[in-house]
Amino acid sequence: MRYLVTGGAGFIGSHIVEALVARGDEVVVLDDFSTGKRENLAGVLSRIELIEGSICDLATVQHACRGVDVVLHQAALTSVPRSVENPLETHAVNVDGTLNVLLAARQAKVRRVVVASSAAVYGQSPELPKTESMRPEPLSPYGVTKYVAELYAQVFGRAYGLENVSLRYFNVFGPRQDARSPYSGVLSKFCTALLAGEPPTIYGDGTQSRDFVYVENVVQANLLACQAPDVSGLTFNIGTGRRVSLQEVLDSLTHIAGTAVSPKHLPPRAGDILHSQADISRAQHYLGYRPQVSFEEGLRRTWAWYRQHSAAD
Ligand code: UD2
Repeated sequence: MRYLVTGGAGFIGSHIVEALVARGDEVVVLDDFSTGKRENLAGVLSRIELIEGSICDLATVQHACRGVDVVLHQAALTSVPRSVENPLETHAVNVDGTLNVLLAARQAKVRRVVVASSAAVYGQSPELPKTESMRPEPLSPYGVTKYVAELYAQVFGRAYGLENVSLRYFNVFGPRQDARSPYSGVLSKFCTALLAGEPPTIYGDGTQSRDFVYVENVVQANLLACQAPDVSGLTFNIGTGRRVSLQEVLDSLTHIAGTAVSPKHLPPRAGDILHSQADISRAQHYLGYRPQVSFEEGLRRTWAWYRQHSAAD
């Protein structure tokens, strides 16, 4: 099988690419390296076809889709605050870019498109856990763009028969998550702070909780979504079904790291939700999704990666 991974040089995309290459599939990566990095693909560069270009350019996407069986669409601007500051830019990449991917996939007679969506589509509603049948109430332009991407994918199924599956990622963490932006995932922030000997920052009292899902589980969900029968047009929560508080996260991490630190507490971040947790029963039922790597094991692997990485810098 021939796969196109858009955003294949990014955090999640590069892990998907590695898994596909490891099982012997043909892989085309389309990435504009705006946030993705060539070094994320260092282990597989000689075994993939790498196209440097943007999903915002239809001709480039058409070129990338030639002969492809399945598209895994991971390319996006993923920052919620950036989307609040500049909704047009996030819309152009996440909505117009997705439309290009769907158009090119349809033209190339791609069998199925798997779209990376987000728990951000749920927004502020306090009900937990989140089930896919809840009405999306995004809080940010980013959440809107992810919801629109799902809707476009579904419409391409209804109007043109293009099979599609959308995966709503919860708080994904693991090696290669970029820690440099002020809005990077909290685990990448905690790891880099501990390695620098600085106190990690907790916004609020640390009782807020998230459904942290190790990146390898997200890869598994993507691979299953490429093949599962009778799932076209469906959206799936991809988390673990469990939520962990930030204080617990820090306690587990300092335990693994063998250090004792007192976090710096700052006021809660504007717009933060208190708790997030996925109901993953739909993904379990239709995709056969079973998170294989526990939060604790994921944390150990993530810490080991950041430690090695900082030593190499
Ligand atoms: C996640 C996604 C986001 C969107 C959103 C939907 C990530 C990185 N972001 O945002 O794309 O899908 O979910 O709801 O997965 N925090 C600290 N200290 C830090 C950094 C963060 O205390 O140094 C707190 C932060 O205030 C929040 C929690 O940790 O309460 C998680 O923050 P995050 O930025 O990792 O992810 P989140 O849930 O805001």
